[in-house]
Amino acid sequence: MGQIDTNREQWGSRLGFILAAMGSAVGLGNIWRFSYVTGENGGAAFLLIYFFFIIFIGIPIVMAEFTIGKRAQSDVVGSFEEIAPGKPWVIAGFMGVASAFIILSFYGVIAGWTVRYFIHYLTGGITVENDAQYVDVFLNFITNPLQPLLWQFLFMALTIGIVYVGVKKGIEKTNKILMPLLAILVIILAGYSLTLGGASDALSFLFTPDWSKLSDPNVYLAALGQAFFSLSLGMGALITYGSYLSKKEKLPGAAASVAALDTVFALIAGLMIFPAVFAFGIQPDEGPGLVFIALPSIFDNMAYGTLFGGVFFFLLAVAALSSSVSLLEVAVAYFIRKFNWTRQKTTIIIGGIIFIIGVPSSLSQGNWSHITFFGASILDSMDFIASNILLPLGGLLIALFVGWGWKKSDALEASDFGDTLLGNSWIFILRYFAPIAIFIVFLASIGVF
Ligand code: VAL
Repeated sequence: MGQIDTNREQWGSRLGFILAAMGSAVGLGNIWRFSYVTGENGGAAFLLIYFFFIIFIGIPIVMAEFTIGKRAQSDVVGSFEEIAPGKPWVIAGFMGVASAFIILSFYGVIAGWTVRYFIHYLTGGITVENDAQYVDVFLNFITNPLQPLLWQFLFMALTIGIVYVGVKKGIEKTNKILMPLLAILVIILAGYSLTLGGASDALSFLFTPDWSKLSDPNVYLAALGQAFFSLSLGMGALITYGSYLSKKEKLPGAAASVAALDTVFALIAGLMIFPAVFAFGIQPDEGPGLVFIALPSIFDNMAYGTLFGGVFFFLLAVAALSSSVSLLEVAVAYFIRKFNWTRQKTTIIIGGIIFIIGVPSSLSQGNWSHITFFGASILDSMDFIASNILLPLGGLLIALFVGWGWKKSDALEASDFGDTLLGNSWIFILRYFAPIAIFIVFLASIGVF
C-alpha cells in the first residue's frame, strides 16, 4: 500500500476531466439502451423511477466513485487496497474490473452495428420500398455470422488505439470536440421527429404514467440497471477517471454536471426516437434493435436525410467510443499495475481478450440464437448479468464502503463537501438509503415480496 506512483498520468485540466467523465457516461446507454429499455418497460412509469434512482442513488454514488479515485490515485482495485488495506472492500474493485470486461464485450458488438450504419449512410443511405423493410435490413445484417464481427473488430481496434496512446492525449482530446456536436445533432433530430405526427402519442407514452406499472418489481430493477449503466457506475470507470485528477480539483460540481448531462441526453434521445416509433407504427417494445429500425425511418423522411443519418451514426459511434475507452481503461489501469506491463502491451492483450469474449454475443444474433438463458440470448444475458446484477451490487458495496468503511470525516474531506449539510446528507444516503433501496429492488425482483 501507500506509495503514490509519480509516473501516473493526470488530466490536462478540470474541464478535460469533466468532459472525459461525460464522455464515459454518454454513449450507447443514452440512445440505444435507454430507448429500448424505456420502450420495453412501458414508458412514463419507468422514467419516473429512473429519474428517482438517478437523483437519490446515482448521483451520490458518482460522488463516491470520484472521491475514492481521487483520494487513492490508483486503479479500481488498487484504490480500495490503498484506502482500506487488508479489508474485503476490494471485492468491489474486482467486481468493477469484471463488469468492465463483460460490458465492453457486448458494447463493442452494438457499437460495431452503429459503425456499419454510418457506412450505410456514407455510401448513399439505406434503400427500402416501405418502412417495414428497415427491420429486414437490420436483421439481415445482425444475423450474418461474419459481417458484424468485422465491425466489432474495427470498433475495438479504435478503442484499443485510443487507450494505447494514453489518458491525456487519447482520451481527453477526442471528447472535447465531439461531445458538443452530438448534443446539437440530437436536439435537431428530436425537433424534427416531433413534427412527424407521432408526437402526441410519444409524449403521452413518455410522460403520462400507467400507474399500475409501479407494482411490477422488474420495472424497478430495469430502471436501476439502466441508471447504473448510463452513469457508468459500478464498472470502475469513474473511480479510474477520478484517480487521474490532481488533488486540488473540486468534485461535487463535476458529479452533478455529469449526471445532469447524461440524463438530459437520454431524455432528448427519447424525444427523438419515440415520435418516430409512433409515427411509423413501430412497436415501442421492439427490443435492442429499436434505434436501428426507428432512426432510418426518420432519415428517410427528412430533407438531407442521408447526410443527417451519416452524421448521426458517426457521432453515435464516437460517443460509444468515448464510453468504450473508459471501460478498457479500467482493466488496463489495473493490469498495468498488477503485472508491471507497459501501457501498450497491456492495452493490446486486454483489448484483444475482450474482443474475443464479445464474439459469442455477436453470433448470438444469428447462428447461435438457439443458445439462450432463461429465454434470453447470450448478448441479452451478458447485459442482464452485468447491468442489472453486477453494477447495482458493486454500487451497493461502494455506498457501504464510503458510508461505513471509511472514517466519516475523511470521506467528507476527500469529497470536498466538508462537514456541510450537503455532505452529511450524502453520507446519510450512502449509509442507509442507497443500500436499502438497492437491496429491496433485488429482493422484489426475485419475488421475495
Ligand atoms: N455509460 C456508458 C453508456 O451509457 C457506458 C460506459 C456503459 O453508454
